[in-house]
Amino acid sequence: MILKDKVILIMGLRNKWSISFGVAKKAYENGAKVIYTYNKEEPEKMEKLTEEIPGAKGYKCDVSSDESIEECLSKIKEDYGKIDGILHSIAHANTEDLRNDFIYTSREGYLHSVDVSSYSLVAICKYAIQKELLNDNGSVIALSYYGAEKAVQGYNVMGAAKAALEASVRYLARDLGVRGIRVNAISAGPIKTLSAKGIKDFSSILDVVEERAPLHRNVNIEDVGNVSAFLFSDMSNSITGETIHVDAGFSSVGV
Ligand code: 1JT
Repeated sequence: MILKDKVILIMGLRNKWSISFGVAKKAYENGAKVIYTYNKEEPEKMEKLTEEIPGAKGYKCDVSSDESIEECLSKIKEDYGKIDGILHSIAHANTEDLRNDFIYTSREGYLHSVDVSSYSLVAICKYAIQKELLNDNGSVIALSYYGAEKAVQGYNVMGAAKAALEASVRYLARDLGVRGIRVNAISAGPIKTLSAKGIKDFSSILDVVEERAPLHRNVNIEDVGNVSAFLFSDMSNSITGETIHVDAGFSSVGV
């Protein structure tokens, strides 16, 4: 029970395929009290989804709005006082920006994906600190992907947004480190979530991983959940500013 007595906030829950759902379940199984945010879904749908996570309370949050983040974190402050961990599991890009070549990304499309997928982590940390929401040994986790490090066909503007996210993790780790709060990223291998569904040839990306990754398999939301539980726990209290790859080793090999 490495997360006993900890309150973990999961931001960006959508459905049972979401990486955030795997993280929420593992946090609960390891003894944490889980709370979550969602954006466009109906509250009733989210309550049904979290039936397997007793006590999980949901809050609506649109991370493209400072007011929405501030209001949501204020409510959580009122309800819980202090929390111990935050998962940032939020990203968005316009469909056309994942279909066309990167060079055709519009200014609006680029700023939109960086706003929702990268800046939102900075804003969330800012308001969490301002409201003294995070405990002194707190842990913040963001989710990234290999496309942040290498130009991966089709990942396009999300690659630029995830590179900004990983850099933001390092700078936030400096700022929050003085309080003992850690900030890390998990770079997960590709997982067939609802977000990945609209992506053409996603199955062939999974096939390439199975063929080339040292473990010759893909990863799933439980794999990401287990590493998240470790990063939320005090067992990882010397790890901050880091991007941990949970990718069956894919990123460690060359041709
Ligand atoms: C978004 C989407 C962020 C899909 C994402 C993502 N981070 C990882 N994936 C899966 C993926 C997608 C592509 C890919 C490899 C993995 C979709 C909605 C916007 C946010 O290409 C090699 C395109």
